[in-house]
Amino acid sequence: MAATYTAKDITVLEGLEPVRKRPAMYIGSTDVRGLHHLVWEVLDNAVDEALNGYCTAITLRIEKDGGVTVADNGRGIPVDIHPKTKRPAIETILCTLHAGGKFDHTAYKSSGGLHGVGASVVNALSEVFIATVWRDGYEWTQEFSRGKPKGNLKKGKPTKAHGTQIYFMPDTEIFSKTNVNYKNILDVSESKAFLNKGLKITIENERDKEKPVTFKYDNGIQDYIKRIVSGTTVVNAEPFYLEKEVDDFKIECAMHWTLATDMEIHSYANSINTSDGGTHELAVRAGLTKAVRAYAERKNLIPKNIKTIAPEDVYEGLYGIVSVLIKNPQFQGQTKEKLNNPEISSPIEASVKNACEAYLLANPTMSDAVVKRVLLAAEARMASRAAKDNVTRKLSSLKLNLPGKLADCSSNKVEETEVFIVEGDSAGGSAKMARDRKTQAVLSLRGKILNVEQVASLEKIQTNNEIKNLLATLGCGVGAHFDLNKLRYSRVILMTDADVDGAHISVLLLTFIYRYMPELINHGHVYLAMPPLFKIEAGKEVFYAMDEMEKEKILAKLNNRKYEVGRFKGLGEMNPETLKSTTMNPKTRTLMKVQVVDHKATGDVFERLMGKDPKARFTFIQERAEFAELDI
Ligand code: 0RA
Repeated sequence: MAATYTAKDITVLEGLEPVRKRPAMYIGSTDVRGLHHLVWEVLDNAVDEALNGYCTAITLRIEKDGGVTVADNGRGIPVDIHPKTKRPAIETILCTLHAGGKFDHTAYKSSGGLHGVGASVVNALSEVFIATVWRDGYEWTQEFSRGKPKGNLKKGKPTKAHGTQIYFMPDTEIFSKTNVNYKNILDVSESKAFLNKGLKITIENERDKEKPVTFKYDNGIQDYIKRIVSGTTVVNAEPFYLEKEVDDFKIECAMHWTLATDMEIHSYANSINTSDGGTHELAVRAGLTKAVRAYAERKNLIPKNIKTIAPEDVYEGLYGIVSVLIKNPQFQGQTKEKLNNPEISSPIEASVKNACEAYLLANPTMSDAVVKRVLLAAEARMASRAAKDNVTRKLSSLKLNLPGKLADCSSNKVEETEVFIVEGDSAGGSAKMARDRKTQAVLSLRGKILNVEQVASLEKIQTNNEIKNLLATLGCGVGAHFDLNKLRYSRVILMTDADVDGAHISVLLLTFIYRYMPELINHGHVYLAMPPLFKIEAGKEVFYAMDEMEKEKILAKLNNRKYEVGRFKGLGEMNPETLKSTTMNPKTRTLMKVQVVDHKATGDVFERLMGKDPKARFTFIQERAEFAELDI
């Protein structure tokens, strides 16, 4: 506060024409919002005097004519003659753009936000603007209109008072409405009073004939926070309060933990509301988090099931005021309502952490309650995450976009499920009846599947309906998008008739899989079902044989008994119980696991599959449980 004004500080001299030409550039708009910017600008100038310790009382009056007067008991706008312009400083300040700050550069300023454009902007946009100054032993007055002096600065009667009074009547050429909002002015003025402890702000309203209202809060933001938490239950009876000057800035905050579940922090820089928060608010929050953590750890209050106290646990129900005074505030964002001064971050965080930890240690009963509240939030967070995971799991089991030809299984445990790829509707019908609904799915493909060896591109292949259904069923994607983790079943079982046509379909399917999702085969997910070809009935006994060789073995064992041999023409012909016991039931069936080799074919099955159309060479490994009737 040592630096004082000298008239030679005026350096920037720019007229006010640009302001009248493009008012929105300076006050945002020319609607009611812009109109109120004039009020805030003049009020902020007076509050700045208080911020810097020169002013204790401000009166704002809505006049009968709708004009606004703001008076303060600060130092008064300088009135001495500037050596360069040879004009009184006040005239230069009020008729020149951006000149104000040059007078008083070591002070806290509410400049830089949407406000802070200077009293000259208000002058430029007012039809009538009258400045009255009490300074240097006299009252001084000068009148302006639309940014231009109506006459010279007048020296009035002697006075010991000091201060400034500005009356302005917004210009109807600029503003469509000139009616200022009384309620709005009350609210903003009260918050200014809260933020500047001891500052008396009186609002008079002659226009609406309201009684004067005075705001004066000797405990500043501590009074403010009391007001804000009045509707909720607080956990800490006395707020955590910190006021600290660090080098060239000042931080003040007052915080309550409440039973509310939201967070409500009102933050300000140089008495200007930073509704988007910013550096000061984030640093206070970080300091609080560290303090609560440190206290809870030191006193061993964290139960085993809670891994860590997260910042959001500390923020739950946190209500507070953060106010910073800073020489060079940087306002950012769309509406310039966010503070960005990284240099204040660590000192604020450290101060808050230390002070808050000391505060917690000094009041153990209260602090244990605070920690309990924070731990409740942590528990809620964990429970909500678990619930969310559960919903995600359920959502992924909704089975959207699955083909109509798929009879899916009910289990979501991939490791216990399998899908049978079946040819034709009648075979599909039998398979559906024979399956275990919980673990076995059945996809019936209609007719012959595309021969992918004769189609050039994967794009074309994917337009084929049967392939589309197959891909949707498997869920693991194809080609470059293949992802084995997304495979919806652990076994993919091709189940076709035990004849040449069936074999042909199996080869086509295997060829597609081999070409476009070889990992399915490499990781052993692809199988062939082995439906029997023959049924041998000897009295009450029934035997099934997969091929000629098996049939002969069985017949040899029957000796002289009477028997009858039947041949299945297709899966659809088999009754569901037979299909189940011979081909589908994991306990009694035989499966062939498909592998790929370059050279060697194995056994009868291979012949069956590869005889006609040996494009790819597959091998088959028999995987079987005890197959009661047969002994291969
Ligand atoms: C320029 C320099 C000084 C004070 C002010 C302007 C000033 C402006 C307004 C606007 C409303 N109230 C005001 N009060 C003061 C510093 C003068 C000095 O160093 O004495």
